[in-house]
Amino acid sequence: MEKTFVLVKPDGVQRGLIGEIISRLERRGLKLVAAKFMQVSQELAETHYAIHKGKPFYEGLIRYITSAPVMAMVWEGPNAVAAVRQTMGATRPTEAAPGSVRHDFGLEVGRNLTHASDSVENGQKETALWFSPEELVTWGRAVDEWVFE
Ligand code: DAT
Ligand code: MG
Repeated sequence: MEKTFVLVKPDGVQRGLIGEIISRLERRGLKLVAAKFMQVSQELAETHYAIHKGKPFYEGLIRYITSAPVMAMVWEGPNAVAAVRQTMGATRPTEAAPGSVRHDFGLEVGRNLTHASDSVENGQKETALWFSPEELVTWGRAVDEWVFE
């Protein structure tokens, strides 16, 4: 089953939206397989956002993601990467679809509340960066057969 890496960023944590965001993913039928509440180190932030190094917003992005704790998670399900990106909405909140997290709770790209992997490959890479293999929980959920075909 496909896995994807998700963060509730510092603004989402500070605004008390961890539960709301988890709730939306749960409600959708996705399955939580790992979670930890943590302060992001400078080193982890730089590795996670290495692809954006050199861009004008990079320094601000690193300051933002290290400014307060985050909720890091791995979610599983069919097409989990696309499903979670859809639930979060487009990068810019003013371009995010109504009903998405970034639309419903955000205004600015630099305070867009969440991160979600943008490909299956990056989902695997980011999961391995943020979690050790023992932190991933393999479990059967009673409703799985009513959510997964
Ligand atoms: P996403 O988080 O939707 O995958 P991304 O990978 O292109 O978006 O960028 C990572 C984060 O960097 C994004 O969530 C917010 C920030 N960011 C991206 N483009 C930005 C911009 N033009 N100005 C300010 N922040 C930006
Ligand atoms: Mg991205």
